[in-house]
Amino acid sequence: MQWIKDQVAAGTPAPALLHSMRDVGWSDALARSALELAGMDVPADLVAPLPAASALPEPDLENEPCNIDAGDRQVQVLMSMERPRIVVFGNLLSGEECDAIIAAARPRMARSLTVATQSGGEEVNDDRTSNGMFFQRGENDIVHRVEERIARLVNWPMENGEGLQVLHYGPGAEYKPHHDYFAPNEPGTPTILKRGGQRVGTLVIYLNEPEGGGGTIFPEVQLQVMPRRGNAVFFSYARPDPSTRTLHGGAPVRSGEKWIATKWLREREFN
Ligand code: PD2
Ligand code: ZN
Repeated sequence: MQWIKDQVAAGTPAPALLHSMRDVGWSDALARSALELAGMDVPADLVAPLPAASALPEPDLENEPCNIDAGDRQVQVLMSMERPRIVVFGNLLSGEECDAIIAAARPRMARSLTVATQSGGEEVNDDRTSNGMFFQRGENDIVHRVEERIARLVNWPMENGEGLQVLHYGPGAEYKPHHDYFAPNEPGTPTILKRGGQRVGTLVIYLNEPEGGGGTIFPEVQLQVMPRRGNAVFFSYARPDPSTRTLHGGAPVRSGEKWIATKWLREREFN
């Protein structure tokens, strides 16, 4: 901020300042706020406006602040943060349900792929050293039951969810910090968005407990959620933009193994 204030005081024009800030990784939205905070008028056409905000999945903490009736199960609210929007849930799945999901997923595990941002297809990525698989939505009884429970929990249509993804991390495996939304300016994004629009929320469910490491980290707010079997961390993002502060990752598993199931929620029906 001091550097920005000095530049503003020295009369550096807004376009040059913005250019330097972009070069070192500032997002347009954050650069605009910082420049305005430093007293500069940032012309409207200089910085692209933020992408439009979407409606969001959200648990009804007004009416159920501590325990949420998710239809067939009472789910505990363990932590709630506003910005970024993060809620940690306890008791979302029983131990038996966690074991059943692992058992159904285990024979189908393969090296995890991430979305190829250039083409919209999928590719192996060194930032994600886990193995994974996707269930089809409603593929079997337990998957269907969990999907209905999630829909009730965060008040979002089951049809807007991607198929449940199961990930397995061995010792040393991690998922480096990333955003779950699709970057608007990548060439592959329009293809991806045809199926259900943007991702607007993520629910990571812990299926077991690693002996050491393996927390879900939110580096911009120095938060780490510990993996406890049956618990889950939910976060939402109204626009595909870093100003949502939803950068997150899976910390390296130090010992033991880690199993999670992730449900990504889209703006619209995902088919
Ligand atoms: O394994 C995790 O904790 C983790 C971290 C970041 C999972 C995901 N992202 C994800 O599935 O998107
Ligand atoms: Zn993620």
